[in-house]
Amino acid sequence: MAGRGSSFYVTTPIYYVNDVPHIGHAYTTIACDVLARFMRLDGRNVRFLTGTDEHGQKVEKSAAAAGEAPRAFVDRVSQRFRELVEKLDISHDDFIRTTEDRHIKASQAIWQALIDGGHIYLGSYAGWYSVRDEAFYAESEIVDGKEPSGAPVEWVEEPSYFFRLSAWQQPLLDFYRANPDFIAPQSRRNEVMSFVEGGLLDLSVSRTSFSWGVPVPNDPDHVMYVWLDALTNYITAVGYPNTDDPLYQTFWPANVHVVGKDILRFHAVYWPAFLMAAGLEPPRRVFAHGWWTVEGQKMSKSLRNVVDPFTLVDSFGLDQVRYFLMREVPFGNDGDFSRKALIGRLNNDLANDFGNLSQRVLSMIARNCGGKVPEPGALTDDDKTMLSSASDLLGRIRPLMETQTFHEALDVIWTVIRAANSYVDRQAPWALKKTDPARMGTVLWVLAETIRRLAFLTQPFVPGGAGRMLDQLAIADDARDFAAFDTALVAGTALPAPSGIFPRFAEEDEAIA
Ligand code: ME8
Repeated sequence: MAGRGSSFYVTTPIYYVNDVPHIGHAYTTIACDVLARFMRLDGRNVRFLTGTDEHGQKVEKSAAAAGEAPRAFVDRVSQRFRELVEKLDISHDDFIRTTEDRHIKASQAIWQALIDGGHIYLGSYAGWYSVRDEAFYAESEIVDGKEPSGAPVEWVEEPSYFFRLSAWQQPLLDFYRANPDFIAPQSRRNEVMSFVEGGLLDLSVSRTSFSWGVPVPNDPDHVMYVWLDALTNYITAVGYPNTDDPLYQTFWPANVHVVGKDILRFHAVYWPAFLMAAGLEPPRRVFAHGWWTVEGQKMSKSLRNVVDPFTLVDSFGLDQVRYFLMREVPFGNDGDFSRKALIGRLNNDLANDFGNLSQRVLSMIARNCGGKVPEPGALTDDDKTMLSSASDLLGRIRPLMETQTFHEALDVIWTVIRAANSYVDRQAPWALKKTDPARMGTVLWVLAETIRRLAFLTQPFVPGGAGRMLDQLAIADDARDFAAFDTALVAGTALPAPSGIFPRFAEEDEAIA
């Protein structure tokens, strides 16, 4: 496992600015943020990239439909995605827009590298294209005039440059076999491998029937296929084409591109092929998460059920939304978003389990120990078991975070939270107040120590609440990374007055627009 100081580069997809952000975009970005925060706390040198994908026919059409020039339209919608990352308190290091000069330069440079290597040739494309997916489809994939996931397709016939993808079938298969963790989860890896085993056609990588894209070098009639442009963002942001750039040297290849399963093929097939052809290293891993439906239905404008992440955060709180999304569904599986499930999780896991634990313990300390960290006496077996289950947690969740198994990391943490609540009930410190105040002090110290460790480890998931818990334990802002995980509370330290961390939600209060 990579140690402290080693680099960690994580990316979200760059989102199309054809429409305003929704909960699906928030989901991927939050997952990456949880990972980035964890790795930073764990001492890694993190780079976290997100941004917007602004070229192509889909965006051009949306601008036209809005009656705006593409440039003004993308500026406006991209801004909404920036507002989303602010709203979600995302800890990204860079926000890339594909209309930036740095990116146009990088896209043209990778094109040139592919031309120079003989990987691109001029031909003409005649076939099906889906503007929604910005993807080409073979005749055999078309069912009732639509592509397999139901998007409409149109017939396109135009001069086009092609990337010799067919030549990369064997190198890709060799690469997948040599790097069994490249595609996750495993079931997705099998899908991609059988797709590639089925044979690859050369890929059209330029368009002539519209102009909203990166101009092809030396052939101004063509713009680059939006996916070749878009995928390149991951290296633009670390300085490509200057591969001597310290960012490139430090952070490429990326540790993980987190994407939805809808765009896995682009990331796990086309992208490594483009990179290998250009003489660059492929990323280390692509994780494809699943798809959210809403109250059992596909999210769509026509069904008027698109969940707005801004409203959701206003109604329930940011930690609450982050926790629900990371806990409700195993990362990689599809999931369903429902108000009932959301409120259930928030009330049971955050308010009852975690919030109550800290509230009960910290108020007992405030009332019965003069508001100071109590002095522990000799430890019983029960105390030792409690303490070690909390101190073992970092070692247990580290491999889960390395593999993006977020729901399980939370599950493991919550097992200890529930064990701590049982320990409180079993030890009944309130009853010890009269009979054995020294023992009460020990029990409360064990609990405060356990809460301290729990708050440390929940920081990536619920940064607000975990931060307030650490405030209430008087842990300095600069002593909250995992290097301090084993630094125990010092008896006698004055603690601020405790206050509730995670509120309960009454069913009547719920209001998702
Ligand atoms: O595909 N459930 O952009 P996009 C889960 N620009 N995740 C969802 C979701 C849902 N219902 N809806 C969207 C593009 N997502 C390209 C990417 S990358 C070089 C270029 C998330 O705006 C999920 O991460 O269509 C999905 O892959 C992404 O948004 C698609 O965003």
